[in-house]
Amino acid sequence: MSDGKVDVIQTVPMPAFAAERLAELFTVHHLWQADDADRFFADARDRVRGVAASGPGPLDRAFMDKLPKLEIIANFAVGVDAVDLDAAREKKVIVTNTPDVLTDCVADFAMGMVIAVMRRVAQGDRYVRAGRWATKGDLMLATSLKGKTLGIVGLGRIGKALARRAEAFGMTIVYHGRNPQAEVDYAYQATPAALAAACDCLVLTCPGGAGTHHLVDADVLRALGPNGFLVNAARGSVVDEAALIAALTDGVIAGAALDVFADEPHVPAALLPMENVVLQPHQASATYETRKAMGDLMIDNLVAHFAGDPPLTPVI
Ligand code: 8YV
Repeated sequence: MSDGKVDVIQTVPMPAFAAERLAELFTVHHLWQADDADRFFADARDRVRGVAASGPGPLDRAFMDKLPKLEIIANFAVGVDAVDLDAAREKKVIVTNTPDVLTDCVADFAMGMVIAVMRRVAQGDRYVRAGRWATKGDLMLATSLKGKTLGIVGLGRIGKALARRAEAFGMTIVYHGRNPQAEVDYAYQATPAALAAACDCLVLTCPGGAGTHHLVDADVLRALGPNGFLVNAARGSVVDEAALIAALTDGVIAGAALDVFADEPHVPAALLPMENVVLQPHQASATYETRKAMGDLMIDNLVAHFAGDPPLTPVI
């Protein structure tokens, strides 16, 4: 460490504006480029004090065990479900995320998915491109947003920003989360199934991880019903994908818009031919402006910590 820079691991490729700034400030070890993981960690173990992380790759206890000098994991994401927080707490490893800077973009995109699936936007695009408008006539009618009820699972920052947008479309908001929130006027539903029964479009904006694993299962989908839509802007793990595929195949629900999947970037083949399903490559936060702000916040957390200051946005 002759240049005096702190050594950090970057787990996956990141946009150039983040990777370049990281490399200016730190000695960066690129985990995804390592041919031999054992050699990579043998070399890193006495040097690496920070991790710049993104994506679903597990930052579990075994990973942390290999880095005894690790002080901080800075995530390029608001969701930290890939990090074993119990292990980090035990090992006194700080974990940071990127809240707030992505809220508006993710809420915009979730609203876009609500519109896309209820108004058949992606389906209409495919219809025109395939020449079917001219040969088969008008596309089948869609569903209005106005007057419908939007059910939000996880009324946090993103859920609230989505609620404000949906209200502007004339929708009524209901929600489910761990607890009712005194400061909001929206009606609370105590279970995901009760929320699904009470709404026309169920949107997931909750954290991933063990606490929400398969929270949307066959019962919840049955409660959503044949005129109901599911929108997932949270994590693939929140939905039982096999149950969702069965529900879409059997007309148990009307349609779905999915930005996240259980095994990204792999999408179940059964979903691909479904006309009532909107599929997106996990891009709710993927604008230049938001990803730039996320990259800066991830790096600012590392800089603050290694300057001896408290991190800006710690999760633990
Ligand atoms: C990103 C996300 O797609 O913030 C999150 O939790 O899932 C997204 O904003 C991802 O972290 C970028 O790799």
